[in-house]
Amino acid sequence: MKDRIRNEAFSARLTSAEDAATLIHHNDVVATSGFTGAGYPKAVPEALSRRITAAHAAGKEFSIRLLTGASTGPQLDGALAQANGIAFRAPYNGDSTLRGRINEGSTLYLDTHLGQVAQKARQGQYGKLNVAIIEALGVTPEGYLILSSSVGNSPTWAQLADKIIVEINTWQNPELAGIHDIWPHVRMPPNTHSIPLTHPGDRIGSGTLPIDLDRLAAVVITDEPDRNAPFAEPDENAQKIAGHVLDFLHHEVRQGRLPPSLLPLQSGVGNIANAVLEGLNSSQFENLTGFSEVIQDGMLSMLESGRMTVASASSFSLSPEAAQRINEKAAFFREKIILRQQEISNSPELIRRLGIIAMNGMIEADIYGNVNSTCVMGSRVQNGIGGSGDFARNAFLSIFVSPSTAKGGKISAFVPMVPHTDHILQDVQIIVSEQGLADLRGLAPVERAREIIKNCAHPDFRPLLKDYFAEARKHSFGQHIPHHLPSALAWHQRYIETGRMTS
Ligand code: 0RQ
Repeated sequence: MKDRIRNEAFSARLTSAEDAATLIHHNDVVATSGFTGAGYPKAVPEALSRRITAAHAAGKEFSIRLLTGASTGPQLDGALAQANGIAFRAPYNGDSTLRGRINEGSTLYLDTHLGQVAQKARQGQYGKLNVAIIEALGVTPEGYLILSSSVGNSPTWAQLADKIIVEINTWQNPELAGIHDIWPHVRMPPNTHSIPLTHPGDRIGSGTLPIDLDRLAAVVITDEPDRNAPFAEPDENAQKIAGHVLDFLHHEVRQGRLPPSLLPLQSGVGNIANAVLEGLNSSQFENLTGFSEVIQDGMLSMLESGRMTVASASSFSLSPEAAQRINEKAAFFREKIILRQQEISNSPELIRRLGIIAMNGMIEADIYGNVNSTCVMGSRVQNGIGGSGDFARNAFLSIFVSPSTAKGGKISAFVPMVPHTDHILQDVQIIVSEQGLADLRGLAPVERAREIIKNCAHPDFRPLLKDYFAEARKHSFGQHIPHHLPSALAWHQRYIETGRMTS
C-alpha cells in the first residue's frame, strides 16, 4: 500500500469502511466523487447502507442528502436506495433501484445541468456539505489526491465539505496518473476570469488535487471495480441513425460549413450515441477531436485507430471489455485523454468557443422539436437532464437522436406536444430517427413540424401526426405554434390508460 499512499497523514488515518461510515449521520449532506459509473466511492457507501438498514430495523430514522458528479453504481446509489437511505438526490441518476424510489416518491430528486452543480454548491443551494467521499487511485508525497476514472465535482466537494473521507481504490490502474487536468482558478462572480482553453487537448491545470489535511477524516482501501455496463451491438435502427448523421456531416463539409476534421464532438450516453461514434470510426473523417463529458467505447476505438487525436471529458462510461483495454493501455490513453472537473468539461463558455457538435439521445420530441429527455409520460423520470442541456444550448450544431418508436411500437417518439420539456425548440437544430433526418435550422415552428413529421416519424404514426397538425391549425388560439389543447396530450393519456398511444 506504500506505493499508493505516499503521505504520512493519509497512512495515519487508514481505517475500515465500517468505521468511516460512522462519521456520517442522519440528515447529513454527503457529496461524493463519481460520474457515469466511474470513479465513485464503493466501500464506505456499502457500509453506510448497512448502518442505515440496521438503524431502520431498530426503528430509527436515518437518511442522507446525496450529491455526486453524475450517475454512480450499484455500490452507491443502488445500495443506499435499497436501504431507503436517500432523502434527497442531485444532480443525475441512472440506477434502477433509485429510479424506483424517486418515482414512488420516497426520494426527492433535483436533476440539474451537470456543468452548473459546482457553482450552485458554492452558492449554498444544497446546504452545508457535511461529508465528502472521494475515490482516488493514490496519494502523492505532498498529500495530493490522484483521482481515479473520473473528476466530476471532486475538487468542489473537497473544498466545501467539513469532513473528507478518501477511498483508495487499488483496482484503478496507477498509470492513469497524469490523465487528469484540474483547473484551480474557478472563482465566484464578480471575480471570475475566462477559462484559458482554446483546443480540446489543452492542459490548463494540475494533475492532482490538493486537499486540506485538517479536514481529512478517514482513508479506506478498496479494490472494487467501477460499474461498467456493456453496450448492445448497434441494432438496425442505431445503424440507420448513425448513417443519417454521417451523411449529414459529410454534406456539411461539402457545403463548406464544417471543416474536413469536423468540430469537437460531444456524444451523450446510450447505445445509439455509441453507434454513431462507431460509425465515425469507420468513416473517412480524420483528425477528429472530442470535447464531451464522457468517453465511451466508440471514442476509445477512434483514439486507438488514430481517427481521433484527443478527447476531453470528465469521466469514462465504458463496457467491461473497454475498461479492461484502458487498464491494460493506461499509459497510451493518458496521452490522448484529458479528464477535467465537470464545470470545465461542460462549461458553456468553452462549448460556445470551441463550436461543439453535440449529439444526445432523447425520450421524445414534439412536432415543433421541443425535446423531452427525462420524463416518461411527463412524470416518471428515466435518468435526468445530465449534460445534455449544457451542450445543446451552446453547441455549434445540436443534434438529437432517437428511434421513431419505443416499447415495441406502442409509443411514438414524435408526438403532438411533449408533456415535459428539457430542450426548447430554439436549442434543437437537427433531429434524427431511423426514418431520416430533419434539418430544422432556420425554420419557423410550422415549417419544423412538416420536416419532423415527414422525415422522422414512423409511418404508423405519420398520418396521425398530420391529422393532429391540421386539427391544431384549424382550432389553435394562435398560429405561431398551433396546438389543439384538448387533444395535445391525448396520446400520452391513452398510453397510461391502455398501454398504447393510439387506439
Ligand atoms: O426503457 O430500459 O425500461 O426499456 O427509455 O431508452 O432506447 O435504451 O435509449 O439508451 O439512448 O437512452 C433519453 C434515456 C435515451 C438517454 C435517454 C425508454 C426505453 C428504455 C432508454 P427500458 P433507450 P438510450 C450525456 C448526456 C438524458 C441525459 C443526457 C438520457 C429507456 O439519452 O438519459 O442526454 N438522456 N446526457 O424504453 C417511453 C419514449 C421512450 C421511452 C425511450 N418515447 N417513451 N419510454 N424510452 N423512449 C450523459 C450525461 O449527462 C451523464
